Amino acid sequence: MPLTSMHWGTYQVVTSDGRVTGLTPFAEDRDPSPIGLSLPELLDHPARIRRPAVRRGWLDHGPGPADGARGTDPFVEIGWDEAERLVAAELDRVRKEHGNSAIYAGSYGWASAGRFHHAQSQIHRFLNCIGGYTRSVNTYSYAAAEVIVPHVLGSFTRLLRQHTSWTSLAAHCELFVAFGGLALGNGQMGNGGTGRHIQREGYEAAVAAGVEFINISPRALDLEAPAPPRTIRLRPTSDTALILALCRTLRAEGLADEPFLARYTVGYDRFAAYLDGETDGICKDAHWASSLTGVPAAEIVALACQMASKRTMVSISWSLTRQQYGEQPFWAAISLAAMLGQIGTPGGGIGFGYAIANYVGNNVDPMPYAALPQGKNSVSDFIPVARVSDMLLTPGASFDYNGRRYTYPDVRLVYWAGGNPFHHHQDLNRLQHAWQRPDTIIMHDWCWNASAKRADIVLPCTTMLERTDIGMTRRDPYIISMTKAAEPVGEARDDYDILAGIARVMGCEDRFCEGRTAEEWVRHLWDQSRRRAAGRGVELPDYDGLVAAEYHRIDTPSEEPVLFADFRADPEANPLPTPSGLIELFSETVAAYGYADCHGHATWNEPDEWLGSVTASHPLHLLCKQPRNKLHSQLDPGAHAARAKVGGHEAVEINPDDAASRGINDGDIVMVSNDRGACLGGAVITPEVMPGVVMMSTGAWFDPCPETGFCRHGNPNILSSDSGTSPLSQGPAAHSCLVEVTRYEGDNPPREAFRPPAFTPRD
Ligand SMILES: Nc1nc2c(c(=O)[nH]1)N[C@H]1C(S)=C(S)[C@@H](COP(=O)(O)OP(=O)(O)OC[C@H]3O[C@@H](n4cnc5c(=O)[nH]c(N)nc54)[C@H](O)[C@@H]3O)O[C@H]1N2
Ligand SMILES: Nc1nc2c(c(=O)[nH]1)N[C@H]1C(S)=C(S)[C@@H](COP(=O)(O)OP(=O)(O)OC[C@H]3O[C@@H](n4cnc5c(=O)[nH]c(N)nc54)[C@H](O)[C@@H]3O)O[C@H]1N2
Ligand SMILES: [Mo]
Repeated sequence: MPLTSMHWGTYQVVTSDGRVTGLTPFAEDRDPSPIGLSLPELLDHPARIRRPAVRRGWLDHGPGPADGARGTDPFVEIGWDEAERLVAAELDRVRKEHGNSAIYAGSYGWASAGRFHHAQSQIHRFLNCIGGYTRSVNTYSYAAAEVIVPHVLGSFTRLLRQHTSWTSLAAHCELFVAFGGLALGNGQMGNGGTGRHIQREGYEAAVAAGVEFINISPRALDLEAPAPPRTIRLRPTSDTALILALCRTLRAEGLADEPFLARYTVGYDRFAAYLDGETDGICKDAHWASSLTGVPAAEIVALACQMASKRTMVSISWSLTRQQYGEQPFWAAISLAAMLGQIGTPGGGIGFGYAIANYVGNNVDPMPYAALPQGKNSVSDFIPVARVSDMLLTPGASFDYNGRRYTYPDVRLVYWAGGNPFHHHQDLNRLQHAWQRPDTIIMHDWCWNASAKRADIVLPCTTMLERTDIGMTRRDPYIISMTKAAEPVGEARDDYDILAGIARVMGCEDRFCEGRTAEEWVRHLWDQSRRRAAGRGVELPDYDGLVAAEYHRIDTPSEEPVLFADFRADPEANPLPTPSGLIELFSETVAAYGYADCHGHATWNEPDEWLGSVTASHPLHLLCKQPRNKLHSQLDPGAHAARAKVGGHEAVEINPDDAASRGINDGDIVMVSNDRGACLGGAVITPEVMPGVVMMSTGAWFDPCPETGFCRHGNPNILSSDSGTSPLSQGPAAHSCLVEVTRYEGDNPPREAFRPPAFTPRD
């Protein structure tokens, strides 16, 4: 049985008569995810895009702002030849009339696993062959961390691969304090593919070894445990205040590790002056934090003392970066870990995102695998990834980012492959408005999701089961040979072949393809990877050997990784890539930027939307977590995702007190609303979420009702705010906003999300 690699695991593909009939778990995976099992049923689902399609109005009137027609117009199916000509001519027109910076291809999204058929790598290489494009920087996952952590510790993404392993935690850690919990359901994912799930086993081994876990979250059981751990509930978005008070308590109790601070950090004196209230007259003690967080002062003091007396891992979830001022909880947590003095010790220190993806805490020898060469982008314009609506709405306006001012380019053409902005972007009503502005929107996808329905030219791509590839990423020890299991449905083509066809019309096929077919590229990337591994003394099978063996596993390094162990051992020989080479508790660089809400050290700023505000616009705090039964919007029409829905809507978890005061019963359809928009959801009443807080998962395919505008299905991004995290990082703050929830008394409107758009004949 051939194997396939997906972000949520590796599976064996069951076929019959040339069709995929099912998937079974990979024999090496002891904790396989059920998510992938929905893919076969969706290959030929009505929502599958079968042929190239063009929006009626665009075909009839040509490019131009759509004035509401994107998302409402029907589509016309056309042949590949015509599609290639239309796309080539429009790209050519835009680059000649407006320059290549008028093409936006940030194209953010998770796409699919598979080294060669990675949609973003393909589209970026192709556009570089025709002169480049406006790009995006940072992620929706942790943009605020990607910008602040390099000022404090060095590259954030590099650190994620070097984390202290679960094995080291089980052997040495005594206390694991998890800000934002430890959502093991999220550990199903490993971007780029994953061979064997290790998060649950790592966690359970740590529990068995006697590590005490504390869950700090507005939701109990966020930290899924054999024995439920202690939870400290706090008001959402107040973590920075709690962490600062822990720091101040360490200081007041004489528990700060002064020798560590002196040797390994800079700026403790400045940070301490802020903690003590010397700079703003407010002492950041436990009483101060108690009123902001709702955590009793005595509990804060006790926690600080407990942390100082044990080998402690301070763990912080990425969700805390996806809120306003999302830099601060991370900077504060690093400062706390530095004051505890355990950074670089086995089982102690700081960790970002244990259990969030399968790789954090895994012990993997990172192989320098080859990737599709990207060429050179001749356009220097970029946007912070979550500023896409701002860019479309205000071309020529300036924006702040990481200490500098930049200008939004005047984008006329948006090209997207491998992402679903009408799932992932915040304030979808605002995005719908902005999305009408460009002349043309081109999209590759395999399913008619909300973004495809809002494009002008839609090109159908294959899924990973319909093409040959290799699943390999330096974050995972498994290399998976992904053999094509079935012919593509309809006229779907690989992203590569789609772009090669357009390149042919534009006269740059040689540059884009270098004379290789897709399979020849796969073989070429493997040969290169094999040579690079050999250079490090690691022998890999040749391509035919890999295909025959179906997978290969890289040996586990004999030493358990401990994050910052080298730095701790010798900070002069192994300095951090910060200006001082040390942990910057005070950053002269950040201070010099002069931002009102991002000072030279971790700082508490009161958020605009939170329950601590006396002028709160709405009474409940909505947290939009990752969906357990799918990856973002992927496979949402499938049976496994359906199991988590309530009456066909996304579940809304609500505390019994809040439900009772609103007359809401379990299973009721509810309306979740604020000034930006509204969506339906299905009530799940549970004491696990604290009073005043409601939780929804992301990923329900956006389905606005044409008459009322509310989302009939339950995509919470119709509610989230489109403000950046801060002028420093300009990241998405979509995780968190204020709402009201009411019982929905109207008829349950039929959901259109999984239906394809309307089609009209060609002429
Ligand atoms: N409110 C709120 N919003 C959030 C978040 C939150 O916490 N709260 N989290 C954010 C985060 S962390 C992230 S990472 C984003 C994720 O947002 P996205 O990455 O945009 O979400 P996906 O659903 O994974 O989108 C991937 C798309 O690629 C398509 N695709 C799959 N394979 C291929 C392929 O081979 N070729 C092509 N062309 N397309 C393919 C899929 O069908 C799907 O439409 O969402 C963000 N949105
Ligand atoms: N199954 C599945 N797994 C996934 C994904 C998926 O779509 N599905 N997406 C993947 C991606 S792209 C990413 S970026 C990661 C994201 O991983 P995370 O960012 O860690 O995940 P979330 O589920 O968004 O949030 C985790 C928890 O944070 C807590 N939380 C929210 N706000 C606050 C707060 O203000 N304070 C405190 N203390 N806690 C808070 C909530 O209780 C929530 O359950 O997950 C990855 N894993
Ligand atoms: Mo993410």
